[in-house]
Amino acid sequence: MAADVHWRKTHCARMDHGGCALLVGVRDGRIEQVKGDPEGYFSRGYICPKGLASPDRLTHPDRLTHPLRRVGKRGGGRWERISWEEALSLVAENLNRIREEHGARAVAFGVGMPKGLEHFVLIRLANLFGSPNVVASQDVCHAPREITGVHTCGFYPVADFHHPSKLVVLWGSNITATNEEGEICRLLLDQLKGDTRLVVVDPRRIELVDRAEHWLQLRPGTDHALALAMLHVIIDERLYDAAFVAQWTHGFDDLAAHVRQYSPEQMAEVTWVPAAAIRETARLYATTRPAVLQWGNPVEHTVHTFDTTRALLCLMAITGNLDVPGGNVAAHDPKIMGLGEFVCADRIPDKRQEMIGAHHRVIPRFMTVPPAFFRRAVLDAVPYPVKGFYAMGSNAMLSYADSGQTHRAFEKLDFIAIADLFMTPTAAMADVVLPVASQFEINDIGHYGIGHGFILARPKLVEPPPECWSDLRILNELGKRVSPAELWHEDPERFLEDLLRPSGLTYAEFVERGYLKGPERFRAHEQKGFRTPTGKVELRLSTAEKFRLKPLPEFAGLPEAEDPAYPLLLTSSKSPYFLHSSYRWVEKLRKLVPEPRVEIHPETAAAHGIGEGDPVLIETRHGRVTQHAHLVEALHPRVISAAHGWWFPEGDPRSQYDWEKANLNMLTSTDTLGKEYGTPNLKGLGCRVRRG
Ligand SMILES: Nc1nc2c(c(=O)[nH]1)N[C@H]1C(S)=C(S)[C@@H](COP(=O)(O)OP(=O)(O)OC[C@H]3O[C@@H](n4cnc5c(=O)[nH]c(N)nc54)[C@H](O)[C@@H]3O)O[C@H]1N2
Ligand SMILES: Nc1nc2c(c(=O)[nH]1)N[C@H]1C(S)=C(S)[C@@H](COP(=O)(O)OP(=O)(O)OC[C@H]3O[C@@H](n4cnc5c(=O)[nH]c(N)nc54)[C@H](O)[C@@H]3O)O[C@H]1N2
Ligand code: SF4
Ligand SMILES: [Mo]
Repeated sequence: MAADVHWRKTHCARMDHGGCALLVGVRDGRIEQVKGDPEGYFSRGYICPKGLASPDRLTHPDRLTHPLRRVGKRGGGRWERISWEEALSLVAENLNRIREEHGARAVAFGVGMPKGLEHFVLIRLANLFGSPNVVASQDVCHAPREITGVHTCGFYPVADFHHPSKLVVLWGSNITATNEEGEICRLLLDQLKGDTRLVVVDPRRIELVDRAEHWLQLRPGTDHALALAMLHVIIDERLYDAAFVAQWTHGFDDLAAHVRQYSPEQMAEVTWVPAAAIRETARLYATTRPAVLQWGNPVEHTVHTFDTTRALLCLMAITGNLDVPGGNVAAHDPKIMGLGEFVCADRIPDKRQEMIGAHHRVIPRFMTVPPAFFRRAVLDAVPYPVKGFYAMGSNAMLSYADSGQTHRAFEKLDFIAIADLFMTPTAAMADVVLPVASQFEINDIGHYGIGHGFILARPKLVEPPPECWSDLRILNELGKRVSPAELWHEDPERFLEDLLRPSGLTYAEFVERGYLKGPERFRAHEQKGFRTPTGKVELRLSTAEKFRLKPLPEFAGLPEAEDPAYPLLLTSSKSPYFLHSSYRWVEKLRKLVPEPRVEIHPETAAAHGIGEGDPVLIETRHGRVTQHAHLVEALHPRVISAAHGWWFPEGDPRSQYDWEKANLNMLTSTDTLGKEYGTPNLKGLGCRVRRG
């Protein structure tokens, strides 16, 4: 007789930042079905196609199931199976050898999008190994928002969808497709059923434009210009929150004088948003309180990200929308172990001066290495040579700007180890590949350190293949071999218990509860001031001179100068059906989007003899790729939006699965970088197309 299905509770993970509460049907040790849990705190039953398909990422016949060592030349696609003992020894020997020969900083540790608790255990490993260099995609993902926030107002202002807002501004955030950082769109959609008003700032017609009062279809990469023009209007028309500005801001008069130059008329030429629409939106945002600004990835996808995020923070502040319910708030963690203690930050006191970014004078508090600077260290030994790389949860060959440069850096490195579920173009360049156990197969905690003030339980529901290890276990065993063994655990799951100890809960008890949220506290500044040197929101940065930062947000130009040889403008967005470069091998998802698609206006397509579905050769000054045309009316005829993260798991291992063919980052470059975060231009690049 067949066994019964057991319905277990967990939270979705590693298909985006995660957050939806799930009910998972397990029979005979296998997952049969997944559905949304109506009791989910963030999701209230919501689930997306990725969540529904998530068990399938584990059951593909080509999933990595044992450790591998490279045979023959790097990237040649030939491997031999080795034991875990051999694999760990090989990795440890190489990391230790490089440390002896070149110093600990010559080993860099790599992570991609934060996926789970292993992110912080890897940082701990780097710290205990003695290397200040953790390479992450934060330069284009949240560091600009978070750290510019900390410098400006003392915290990272996140959108509060748990309390009603009168107005929501989706600024480069396609939240119904990306649900970023656990801001699951369900809470917002529920609000929009009422009388909450909506503005969308996006060059593409996203789903929620249908619900919006204003859709500002800006020229890609001009968010800083638009935000500055809005500041101009709000200050010029005295629509700001005068009491808040007087009591709680620093440098308002300087900001006011400075933004006079950014009139809507002038900025309309830059942004393509009509001056009247800029004025109306600015008025609406300033006078409809509380208003929440849900800011997305594009605000950190140009070299001007510091100006963009600074200008947006000034908007939130002068309109009185900072740290009020239904506005942009400071999230407070539940009682759990602090990050510094968890990652053993005290073990590496010189990190700030020693890390690669220090040489490039990145902004203080930015503690990971931008991928562009990492590759310079590998290729040109600037500021010093990097020889070894251990990475997990990262497909750097696809996710770093300028994939050609990544390939060259990987060819040059002495030693590379990659932990992944699947053989990716990045794993294909490794010397040792480590097969991981992942979501549903491991005990994990979500959203630790992400800054939204909650953690989620993601318990183990099924057994992994026998030789797939959790990243926690891999890092714990590696840690014992490359750093003081007494700082690692007998059982790696102790990390989960350690983290929870201050809450008084065991991991099992936490799983019963499902999640922990920190206290709801608003307007903390009324008691303690803002946590900045002046105790106020620093519209003008008091630390500008000391840290060599611009005191006021500026419009310093387009991401790239106009070039008649490349008359179109390139942008991109995340697919609702994939996570970056991941899971192209999951059949249910791949069926929905079998090939990379570039969105293009019908007039532009016609002018180039391109029809729906045709292959399109896309060229920038930096490279070329082929994607398939998808004709879209509601896009500016000069803008194309290409797909991100494409490689072909079904392709040839000897060419690293056609990593060059359709990969968006063949079109991007690291020649010009933002100073504060080392951010390259990913939006608003000059390009041209022809039928491929
Ligand atoms: N041009 C351009 N470039 C971009 C972006 C863009 O919009 N445009 N977006 C940027 C952003 S925001 C980000 S965050 C980065 C993302 O860049 P990455 O994090 O590198 O990309 P992902 O595809 O999320 O994940 C990489 C790998 O993690 C593996 N993986 C999944 N689960 C696990 C696990 O449990 N353990 C381990 N060890 N591996 C696992 C997957 O199989 C996959 O191969 O890309 C950035 N790059
Ligand atoms: N399905 C899915 N969900 C994801 C991810 C994924 O890969 N797939 N990745 C996760 C990660 S790591 C992140 S960081 C988040 C990102 O989440 P989002 O910030 O929502 O990500 P994007 O899709 O890159 O960009 C959002 C919107 O910006 C628009 N846009 C393009 N250029 C510009 C511009 O110049 N200015 C403005 N204002 N808008 C522009 C795009 O058309 C798109 O609709 O999503 C997370 N969730
Ligand atoms: S929205 Fe994100 S967290 Fe929710 S089911 Fe989809 S992938 Fe999972
Ligand atoms: Mo991201």
